[in-house]
This record gives sequence, structure tokens and C-alpha cells, in this order.
Amino acid sequence: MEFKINKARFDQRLAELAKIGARQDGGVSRLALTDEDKAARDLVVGWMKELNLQVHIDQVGNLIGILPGKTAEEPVVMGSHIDTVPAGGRFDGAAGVLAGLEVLETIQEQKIQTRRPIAVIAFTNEEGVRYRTDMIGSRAFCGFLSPKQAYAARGTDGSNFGEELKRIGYAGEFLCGSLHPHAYVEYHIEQGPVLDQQQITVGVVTGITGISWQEVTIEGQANHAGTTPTAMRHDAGLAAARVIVYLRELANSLGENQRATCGTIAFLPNAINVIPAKAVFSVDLRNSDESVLMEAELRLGDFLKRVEGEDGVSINTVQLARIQPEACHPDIITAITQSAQDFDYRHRVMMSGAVHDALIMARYCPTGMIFVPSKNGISHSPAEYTSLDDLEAGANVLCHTVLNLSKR
Ligand code: HGY
Ligand code: MN
Ligand code: MN
Repeated sequence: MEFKINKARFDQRLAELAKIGARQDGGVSRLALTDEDKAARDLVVGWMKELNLQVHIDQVGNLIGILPGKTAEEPVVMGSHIDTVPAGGRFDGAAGVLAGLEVLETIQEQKIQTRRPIAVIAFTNEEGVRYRTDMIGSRAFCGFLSPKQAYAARGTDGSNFGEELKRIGYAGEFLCGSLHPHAYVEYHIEQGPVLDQQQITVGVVTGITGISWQEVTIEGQANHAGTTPTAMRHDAGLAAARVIVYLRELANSLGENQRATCGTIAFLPNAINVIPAKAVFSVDLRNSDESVLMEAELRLGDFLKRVEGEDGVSINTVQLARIQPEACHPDIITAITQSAQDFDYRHRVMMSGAVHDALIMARYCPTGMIFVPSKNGISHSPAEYTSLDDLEAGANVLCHTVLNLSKR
């Protein structure tokens, strides 16, 4: 029987981190580069130091903790994020970072010396809620986005990424692009219903969905709600509503792997008796098939033109984020499957419909992901829950996967 991680210690760290940004309803709000994010970073860095890891803060604030190996070969890297969506759960992201720490502590206790170093990383602004390019930290880590580009990002609250990073004391000096992993393994809750419904403990991820984020601005004409005849209206609010309804039709028409969501909307001037002059809203399109995702973007573009003509409004779009789907690396898939088998955990292969830092890392180094069940498939909600037994199982698989990859 393989040795296991310390489940109580893992649980304790999860509980401790969940206190930062904790909400009355049991959820967590810890947006990137806020005071809550700073407090969470301080806690995680403190834990990294307690474990005597080599700690680096890179130029975009990624937290890197390295357990040296017998050689200075490329490290095996674990990671995820500690920022959350507003009113998110305790596990999205945090579970992956803290499982990584737990794995490193377990390896130290077992007095195992690996050939390769093993590292854990907490990436900055994975969610992309405050700064709406998601996964900014991992993009910059890989050199796909320059630190300068990251610093220039504007927040939804008018803040500036570079200034906020400095303000919270996490504008580090470790150079982005200077660490190339031998492999990257991300542990994460599934955030969907598959494992829970099928009562399977471990998901072995084969690929991650592609994603397209746009901000749509519709401009019409403000006018009086009582006097303006229906036929004379240029109602930006109505036009936005038509687009939102169309998003569902788009998803239904492009097959079960197509997702389409409007998650934010604002009307101007936002008054009960004024026809909206302006509507600004977000569109999140996803598909695991790049060609279908492109088709969704094209169809949406056509529909926006149609609404412009029919409603007498003007529509502009800005692409906030766009990334193609990626497959996980066969060697990592095999290593994860092997570890799950060694523990006799029920496991299955599956795609990820959520995006993760692993989607970015997959273009940089061999990458894989381990999923554990989300109760009732709920995530990005205070109701997010994963049992401690499942959390432990995933961390055990993570531990033995990275040990195998780093040549114990
Ligand atoms: O949006 C996502 O899929 C992820 O949770 N950031
Ligand atoms: Mn996540
Ligand atoms: Mn998330």
C-alpha cells in the first residue's frame, strides 16, 4: 500500500485559508490583488517558508515554492490559484494550491529525495473577474503575456493591475519565463456534475475547453418611458435582452459541448422611467472543439448585425480573452491513471469545461489535471462542496503522480 498525505492537516489549511474573504453564507470572496488576496498570499507564503521551500515571487505576483531535488533539472510543478469569483466557494483553486503544499510536506516527512525539484505555484488572477483576461499569472509565467501587458490591465472597479500588485507588496523580482517545468500537474475540484453523478472519486483530465470572452456595448437612444411610442424606440436594454436569449439558442443549436453565458450587465442611465441609452454586458462562449467555438463566434457576430439593423442601435465588441482548447499530455494522463489505479480509486477520463491555469501551461510543458467530485456539480457558488475523503484521494493521486514524474 502506498503512503498517504495527511488529510487532517490538508483540511486544516483549507479551513484556515477559507477564513480570508469568508462570507456569512459559507462562501468566499477573494478577488485578485485585493486586501483579501494579500492576506491569503501572506498565509500561503508563510506556509511555504515553514516548509523551508525556496520561495520566489515573480514579476506578476505568482507565488512559487520549490522543494530542491538531487539535481537542478527542470522541476515538476503543481499549482492552481487562490483568487476567487465574488461569492465563490472554498475549494476552487485553493484546493489545488494547498494539496500541492500538503504533498510537499508529505514528501519531506517520508524523507524522500527526488531527482528533480518539485514546486507548487499559486498563480495570480486566474479567475479573470477583476482583471478580465483570465489566467494572467500563468500566461505571464509562460511568457505568453509580458509583465508590462499584465501591469496595464484595467480592473472592473477602475483599478490598475500594476498599481494594485505593488500596493499589496507582491510585485516580485523573479523573472517570468525563467522557470520551465518538466511537467505541470493541477489538482482541482471538477466544478461539474460528472464524477458526483457517477460516484467516481478521481477524474483524469484529457483536455480543457477553449474559451472566448467578449464585452458587448449596445448604444441606443435614451428617451421617456411613458411618451415614446414603441415603434420609435432604440432600446439598448431590449437589444441586450435579445442577445442574451440568442446565446441560449446558440448553445442549443451547436450541440451539448457548446456553452454560452451572459454573466454581467449594466444599463445606462439605469433609471426606472428611462429607455436605456446603453447596455454593456459580457459574453462567455466555450467549446472543447475549436472549429465549433469559431462557428459560435461567427453566428453571434451575425446576430449582433441583425439586432443593429432591426433595433436601430449600434453594437461594438471587445475581445477580453480567447484561448483554444488544449489536450493534456499522454504521459501525464498515464502517470495520473497509474496512481489512481495503485490506490484502487474509481476513476475515469474526462474533459474539463472549466478553464484552468493548466490550459495555459499545456502550451508550455507537458500538462495534466486531476479532478475530484463537486457535490451536485455546483461551483462558483457558496454551495460548492467536496468531501474530505474525496479531497484526500485526489491529493494522494497528486502526490504519487509527481513523485513518479520527478523520479523518486
Ligand atoms: O472560468 C473558469 O472556468 C474558471 O473557473 N476560471
Ligand atoms: Mn479554479
Ligand atoms: Mn473558478
